[in-house]
Amino acid sequence: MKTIITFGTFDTLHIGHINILNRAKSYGDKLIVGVSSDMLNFIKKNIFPIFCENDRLEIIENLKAVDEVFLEESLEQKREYILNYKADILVMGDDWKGKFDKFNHLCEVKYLSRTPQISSTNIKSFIK
Ligand code: C2G
Repeated sequence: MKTIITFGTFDTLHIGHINILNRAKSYGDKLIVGVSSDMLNFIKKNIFPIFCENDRLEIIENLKAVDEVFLEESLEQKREYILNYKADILVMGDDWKGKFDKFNHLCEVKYLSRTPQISSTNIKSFIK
């Protein structure tokens, strides 16, 4: 039984999000997703997401690949999240390449290539 953990905002859900979640799940049996809180987003990007954290949690929880969700409240708590959820593998998109290598002693760390040409930022600016 292998547990995979991944993190993200997953605002304005799109095909890039679906691809990475499906690919993450293919490495194990249980996929746990830390959904970044509204406040964490504000701290990271200086802007609140379009969809609030409760909606984003519910959307992600209802995807076929996802077994469990929780609110990621701080980037500094990754170590605790990995340990609490007994994750065997941490999966992130390669925009985060190298950033989480420090957790290599706790679990395997995999960076997957991003889906090209789509992002929440592009979607938002296109709609604007
Ligand atoms: N992603 C992808 N392809 C895209 C867009 C996003 O594979 N075209 C991946 C990202 O690499 C990330 C996940 O989808 O692994 C979620 O992306 P975001 O919602 O942009 O999340 P982010 O702001 O990267 O938050 O603790 C880490 C952060 O909370 C991650």
